[in-house]
Amino acid sequence: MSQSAEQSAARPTAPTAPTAVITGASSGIGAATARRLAAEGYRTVLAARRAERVEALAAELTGAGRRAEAYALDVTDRAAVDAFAGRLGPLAPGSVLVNNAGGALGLDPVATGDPADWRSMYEVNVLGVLNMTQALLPALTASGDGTVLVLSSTAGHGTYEGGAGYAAAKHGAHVLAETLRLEVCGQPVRVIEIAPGMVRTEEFSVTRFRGDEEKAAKVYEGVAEPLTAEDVADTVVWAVTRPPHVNVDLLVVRPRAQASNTKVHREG
Ligand code: 8X3
Repeated sequence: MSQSAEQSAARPTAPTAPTAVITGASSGIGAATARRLAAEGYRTVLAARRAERVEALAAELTGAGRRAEAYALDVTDRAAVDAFAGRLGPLAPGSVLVNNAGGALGLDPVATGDPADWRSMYEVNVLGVLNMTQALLPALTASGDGTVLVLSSTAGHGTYEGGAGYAAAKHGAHVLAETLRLEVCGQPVRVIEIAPGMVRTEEFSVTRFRGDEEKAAKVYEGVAEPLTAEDVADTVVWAVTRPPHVNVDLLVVRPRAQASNTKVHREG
């Protein structure tokens, strides 16, 4: 075998199907997005801290010509993120990074909020997005048609009492997306931000209130139809399946019963 043939045999070739890398894919919006993108024909790469959950989802999404892979990954661990990106290989045009991992901790006023909570929220909601984006941007750009999608929040565009730590972090994610869009202008990469409002998932509010199911449920009390993870996944699929020259800069999505971060219609 000639040297160049050996080299090309060793070099991984880009898969023909576009890849969707989804962080926080173990539950909620991440898992719903993975299911929808798999149905659209993407090779899905599911990343989350809880290996057994993403492995189960990958098994569900593999078959009938579909390919899903699971990775145990903490997006705040830069070395782990770099190792993960190194294993991905080249990406086909149309590939997408869905930065979904994130979350809120506490609903404390500024006067008494725990700086450790603020730090954790900044780590996952901002630095996690930064780590993943820096690690995958070269391959997304090299694909000739890549997308970086940031799932921020309406808390990235306003605030509410008790929400400062989370809102500060989500404002950071919003600024990251907005700045990156300026910086990659002229390159074959889109930067999409989707900012959901009230979404009822199995974990977001329970995590925020550290397992207190009663407090978690109160958030949605009397709200006829909070958004579901599937509603948000639907917006992700719509945004990333627009033609490559169409960049959905920012999509804000709330339930009809929520007119703003602080105005929510509750029945009863
Ligand atoms: C979730 C929206 O209103 O709980 O990102 O901050 S909110």
